Parts: sequence; structure tokens; C-alpha cells
Amino acid sequence: MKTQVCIIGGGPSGLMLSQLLHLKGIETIVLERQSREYVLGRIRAGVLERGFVELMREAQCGERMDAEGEIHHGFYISDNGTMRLVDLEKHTGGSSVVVYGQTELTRDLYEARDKMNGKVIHNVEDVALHNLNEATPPYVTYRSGDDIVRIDCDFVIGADGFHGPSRKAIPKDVLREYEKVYPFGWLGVLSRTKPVNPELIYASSDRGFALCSLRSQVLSRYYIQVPLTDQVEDWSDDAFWDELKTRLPDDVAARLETGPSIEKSIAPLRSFVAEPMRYGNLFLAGDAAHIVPPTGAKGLNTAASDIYYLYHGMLDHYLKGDGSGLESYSEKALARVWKAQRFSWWMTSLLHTFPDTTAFDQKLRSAEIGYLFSSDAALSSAAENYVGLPF
Ligand code: RFL
Ligand code: PHB
Repeated sequence: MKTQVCIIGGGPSGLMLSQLLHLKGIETIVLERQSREYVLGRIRAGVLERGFVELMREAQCGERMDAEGEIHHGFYISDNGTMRLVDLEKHTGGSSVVVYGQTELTRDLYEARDKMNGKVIHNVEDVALHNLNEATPPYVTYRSGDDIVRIDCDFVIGADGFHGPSRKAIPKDVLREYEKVYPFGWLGVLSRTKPVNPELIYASSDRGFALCSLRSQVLSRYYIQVPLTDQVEDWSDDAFWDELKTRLPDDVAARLETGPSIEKSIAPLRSFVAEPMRYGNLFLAGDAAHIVPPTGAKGLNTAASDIYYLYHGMLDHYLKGDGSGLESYSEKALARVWKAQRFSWWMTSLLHTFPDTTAFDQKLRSAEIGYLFSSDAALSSAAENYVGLPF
């Protein structure tokens, strides 16, 4: 097979780039290790920055998001029972975020790819990248049953998430990896219950962090911080709801509607960046190159900025013969990635309980939250980062 851009990974990053390039007449093939059902079954992000929303519209995939997504003008931070609003609109001069599930937007992207006869090949095994930095063009191989299939291309996009093969194809003496692993994870529960609050609540408490989020007015998503040693099986639904209530302000806990979980999983928290994001004709995008702890809702949104820079770089290359956008891709993408890392680390440190916290650390954390809500400058800084820095 032959294509212009071979994209490894059929998550949001890979599908979005494929769809955008297709609309400009640039051919792609997407290779995905899992079945479509599996990809659509993963419950992940829920909060979209404006930049992501605009990219969905540009990809002609925004219709359902615009109809069903909820615009959120603010979110709450609660600190041991005291709940205060971060008014995004007020502190950013009118910006907001959209609550729309990653599952839904991935479904929209798959449907758009189907409608345009986009080539997305599922259940591929043993994907390998070749000739990435040679004079001859690159190619990708994968196994389908007993056959090895070869795809010749101009560029390879590594959009295959944190565990995919693309980043590992960059030689060790070229790749630099920066990592911070947090000593806890998030236990998440999805339930068909009315959300406890119209806006998200990020709750810090002596028993640990909790988050009240939602997917719609009938579907709630809640998380609690748990030790890394905990397993999903350790947490019955009742135990989850009881623990969540202890971490929320009393009036919020009192009105929390509980019900059976329809999904329950634990995700470890990690900050990670791989540099550079380009090696020869390979470009990394999204979780393949970087991971943030989910506290700032930046993972998917940072993938979107990578895709934005790559898309424009590709357009300049193919339509104008100008390679400068691709040349500067890694540098431009990383500048924004590190700012998202900083914000995600800040929100994580501010709101979680760390096992080795001293009384001094606790006091500092309280002072930080006190300062946030006493200063318009601090609130503006938090708000402009939460709605998303410009691309
Ligand atoms: P994905 O979604 O991991 O997709 C990569 C795809 O590549 C496939 N793959 C392979 N394909 C072919 N061959 C191989 N050898 C392959 N190996 C892997 C995988 O099957 C997969 O389909 O990466 P992508 O597209 O870069 O998208 C990134 C986002 O998924 C991620 O950043 C977000 O989900 C992070 N995240 C959040 N981000 C936000 O912006 N806002 C949020 O509110 C938010 N909440 C979250 C989150 C992530 C969470 N977890 C579980 C990590 C909440 C949670 C709990
Ligand atoms: C979610 O709804 O899954 C969600 C929302 C906000 C976050 C993280 C996850 O910061």
C-alpha cells in the first residue's frame, strides 16, 4: 500500500489529523491495534478547550458536540468544605470550556472517517516503523494474520498513545524523556445519576482529592484519589460513594445521587514529556509524546494543539511547498506542552494529599488556595490556563 501520511493510532489525535488532512486532499492511512468497540469503550476525558472545539468544527465533526456538549463558564474548588467558584468567563474576558466526552467525540470522528471512506485499519499487530531518518522514504509494516503488510509513505505520525511503538522507534541517544510519577492514582466511576452540581467541583480534603464531573444531565463521572496499591476490586460501589461523600462539602454530599457504577477504573497519575517530537520523517503527537495528570483536564487538549501545529505544517508542505512549519513543529508543540505540564502539576499539587506531606507543606497549600481566591491576578492565571492557552 502507499499513502502520503501513515498515522499510527486511531485515538482522538490520529483520527482528527486524518480527517483534517483528508478535507484538504491529503491522503492518510490510520493503523489501530484495537477494535473500534474497544477504543470507544474507554472512558477518559470530558473537558474541551475552545481550541479543540474549533478543530472539531474545522474537521466537520462539530455538529453533535455543538448540540449536546455543555458550555461551562466556571468550575468550583472546595477546600475542606469551603467551596468557591473560579469564574472562567469573568477572569478570561468571556472564555469557557465545553463538557463533551472523549468517547462521544471519538465516535463522531470515526463516523466522519467512514462517511468519507477514510482508511482506518483495526486489529493491526506488530506495527514497526522503518527508514525514519534515511535518504529513502519511510515505510510502516504491520502483521495481519500471517501476512506482513507494508505501507510506503512520505511521513509517519506516531499518535499511538503512551505505550505505542512510535516513540520507542526514536534512537535512545536522540530521545530525552522527562518524567514525574505521583504516589497515587484516580479511581473513576461513571454512573447513570443526575450530576451533583451543574459545574465541576475539584475537592481537596484531608482524606484526599475528589472530582465531581459529568457527561450529561443524566450521566455523572466522579473520581477519588487512591493509593497506588489499591485495586478496582477493593472498591465496592458503596465504599466509593461513602468515601466520595467524606471529601465533599456537607451540603454537596447531602444531595449526591448515588447508583450502580457502569464503569470503574483506576488510572495512575504521571507527568511525562519526550523530546524532540520529531525524528526525521516521524512526528509524535498526543499521549505518544506527553502525559499529564488529569487534574487540569489538559491531556486531550494538549493532543489537540499538537494536531493543530502538525496539520498546518503538513498543509504548508503539501500545498505551498513550504517545509518551515514541519521544521519548527517539535519546538512549537513542546513550548505549549510544557506550559500545560506546569499547570497540570500545579493543580495536582494544590489539590491532592501527598503521603510525605509535612505540617509546613499543608500550611503552604492552604495559603496557596487562600491566595488564589484573594487575588484577581491569581484567578486570571488559573482561568486562562484552564480554558487553554492560545495555539
Ligand atoms: P490515545 O487516546 O491513547 O490513543 C492512542 C491509540 O493508539 C493505539 N495504539 C496502537 N495502534 C497501532 N499499533 C500499536 N502498536 C498501538 N499501540 C497503541 C491505541 O489503541 C489507541 O487507540 O492517545 P491520543 O489519541 O493521543 O489521545 C490522548 C487522550 O486520550 C488523553 O490525553 C486524554 O484521555 C487524557 N485525559 C483528559 N484529557 C483532557 O484533555 N481532559 C480531560 O478531562 C481528561 N481526563 C484523561 C482524563 C485521561 C484519563 N486516563 C484514563 C488516563 C481522565 C482520565 C481518567
Ligand atoms: C472527566 O470528566 O473525566 C474529567 C474532567 C476534568 C478533569 C479530569 C477528568 O480535570
